Parts: sequence; C-alpha cells; structure tokens
Amino acid sequence: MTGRVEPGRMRQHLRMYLVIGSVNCTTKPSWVVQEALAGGTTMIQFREKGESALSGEAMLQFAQQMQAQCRQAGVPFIVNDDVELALKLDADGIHIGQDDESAASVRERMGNRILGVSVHTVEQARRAILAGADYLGIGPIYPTSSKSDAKAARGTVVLHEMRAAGIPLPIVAIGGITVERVQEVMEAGADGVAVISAVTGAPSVRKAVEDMVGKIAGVTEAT
Ligand code: TZP
Ligand code: MG
Repeated sequence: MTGRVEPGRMRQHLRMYLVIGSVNCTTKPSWVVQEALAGGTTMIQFREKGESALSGEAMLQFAQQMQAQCRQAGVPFIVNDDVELALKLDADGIHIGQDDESAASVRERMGNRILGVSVHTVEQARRAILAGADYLGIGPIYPTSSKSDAKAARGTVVLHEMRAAGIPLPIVAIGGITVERVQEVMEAGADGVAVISAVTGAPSVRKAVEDMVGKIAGVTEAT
C-alpha cells in the first residue's frame, strides 16, 4: 500500500462489510467466510471475541486462514482492536473503538493501512477524523445480541446527525442490520452496512449477502 486509501475507494469497501469471529458461526467459519465472499462481501473484519473465542496459536491460524481467503477474493482484511495482531499479520487495516488505544497512536503504528474508528457522537467523529481515521463505524443502530457491551440502539437519527453536522468521512452503520433495514440506513447517510448475525446466522450465507448487496446497489444507484 503506497498511500492512504481514497475516500471513494473506502466507500466501495464499506458497502457490505462482514464482521465475524468463530463464536458467530454455527457451521465451519472458513465455509461461512467463503460463502460470504462468493455472495459479494466487500470487506471483512476479524473480530474474535466472546467466552469461547479462540486464543493463542488457534486464533492466529484462524486469522491467517481468513486473511488468505480475503486475499484470494481481493477483499480487504481488517483486524478488530488488536494492533499487534494486525501488524504481525500485515493486515490491510484495523478497527478500533473509543475504549481502545487512541486513534492517533494507532494511525502512527499502522502507517497507511485502513483505520476505522467506532464513534457515537459528532464530537468523537471530529476527533477520529483529526487522528487520521479512514472511515467511521456507527452503531448500534438497531438492537443487537452480537455485542455484549453494546450501547443502547440509537436508530438512524445518529446517521442523520453526522451528515447534518457535515462529517465527510465514509460511514458504515452497524447493529441489528437486516436486509429489510438496508434501505433505511443507506438513506440516512451510511455508505455501507457492517453485519454479523444477519449473515452468519442465515440459512444460506451466500444468499443473505447477495440479497444485501442487491439492496445496497438499488439504493446507491437511485441516489
Ligand atoms: N458494534 C456495534 S453493534 C455490533 C458491534 C460489533 C454487533 C453487530 O452485530 P449484528 O449481529 O449485525 O447486530
Ligand atoms: Mg474495540
């Protein structure tokens, strides 16, 4: 990677962003990832969290396998929270929250790799931009059972607020997003959707992704 990712390119990557860990999968995780990529997933975040999450060598191998699958598909591979792991794997990027290492410090350590920051307020969004974020993650928009310490769902009002305040960075919406809700979040100002359960828990992962990608394309083409 020679320079920071262009905002236009970042928006493309964010359209159908799968967030996934072994805990989220009811079948073999590598199969879920494969099917999600086949369905048109545009970026993947490795988020290995929860009580039965893998650790140590098993976690590392799982991450490497997912990264290889992403490379094969030409899709960016992003690591959640763990800067050490992202650097060790030479991941395409990192996603951090407000309780993680500061965005400015992560930007310095990660060089030109993709940096995503979760924000909940316009003030946090402004700070993340100054610190060098490439995109903002906003949520939970709707109630979610995939994140144990999730804040209360705010609805799409928070997306409208960000755009009304002139926040220019690409935005991905997260939390409880289903195919039926894609249009609402995109029309509220999101550039894409970040999804766990609506994809990992679907009877057909590939079809779930295809349906979402179709919806997203319909909304973005109409505007
Ligand atoms: N951050 C805010 S909500 C959430 C994360 C990681 C979980 C989203 O999962 P789901 O299943 O798509 O609601
Ligand atoms: Mg975090």
